[in-house]
Amino acid sequence: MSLAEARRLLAAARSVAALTGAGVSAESGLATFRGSEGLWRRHRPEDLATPEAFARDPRLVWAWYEERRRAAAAARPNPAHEALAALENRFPEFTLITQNVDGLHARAGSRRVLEIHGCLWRTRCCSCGEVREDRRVPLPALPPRCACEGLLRPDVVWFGEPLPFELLSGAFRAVDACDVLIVAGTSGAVQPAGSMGRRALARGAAVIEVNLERTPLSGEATVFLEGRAGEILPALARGA
Ligand code: BJW
Ligand code: ZN
Repeated sequence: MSLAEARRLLAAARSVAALTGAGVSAESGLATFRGSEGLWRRHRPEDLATPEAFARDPRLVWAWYEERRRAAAAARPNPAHEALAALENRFPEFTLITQNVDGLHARAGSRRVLEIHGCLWRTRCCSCGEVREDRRVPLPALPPRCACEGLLRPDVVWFGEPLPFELLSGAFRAVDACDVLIVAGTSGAVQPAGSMGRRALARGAAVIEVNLERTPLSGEATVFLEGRAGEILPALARGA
């Protein structure tokens, strides 16, 4: 199926949701998690993005985040982020659900973004629980400490941790109400986001998947558009 078919689906939609993953920021120069560029100093993300890894070696985990904060601060939103920001203005209902923590959707002008895996630019104290915005790059010391002397961690969701309830409920509400769900730049390897495409399909919504390569969702998606999100999403938005 084709771009024309995807455009027709969008043109007929009232309520639209989009789910994005690391592939949407790849053309801004940010590394994805899986695939050939997914390793960081020979560590797999699955071995770094866990509370156990942080408890074992907070400095190592922070070094990974420090490098990603540096890259994200230097990055600019790409045409994929811009197309999703433009789509928000076209529909009476539009919800952007992102697994990305880089903040690029907001920088591209998206106003309603559910960052279900948290945000690189906030820290959370492991002792007193205080959450603060902190955009300093580099941080003065690794691992950073709270005013209460507690250890600070990135305010992100690691494996085995629950997603923020309000954000996840909002995401499922959008998936359960949409006429069309756009799933862009995600491998679908991580739950619960990985099940959102099938959940939308199960209740009869159309799913437009945009990815450089096929994923487990591609065979079931209403339309699978193979290619770069930074090229396909603007083409989709132009026709919507
Ligand atoms: C392009 C492109 C271009 C490239 N254009 N495309 C079975 C069922 C249900 C759950 C589980 C299960 N087994 C295990 C679980 C639990 C676990 C899980 O899913 N594990 C899997 C490994 C199986 N999930 C969890 O633990 C979650 N929590 C949870 O379930 O809680 C339950 C609970 C309840 C109550 C109490 C306690 C617990 C939490 C998951 C958190 C994931 N966190 C991370 C790190 C976030 C912070 C950070 O960024 O550092 O989130 S891991 C990492 O993966 C990150 C990403 O958001 C996430 C998804 O990755 P994404 O975005 O899909 O990236 P990639 O690299 O995988 O894919 C990129 C794609 O882009 C590829 O397809 C490319 O082809 C494509 N691409 N360039 C278009 N230019
Ligand atoms: Zn504290």
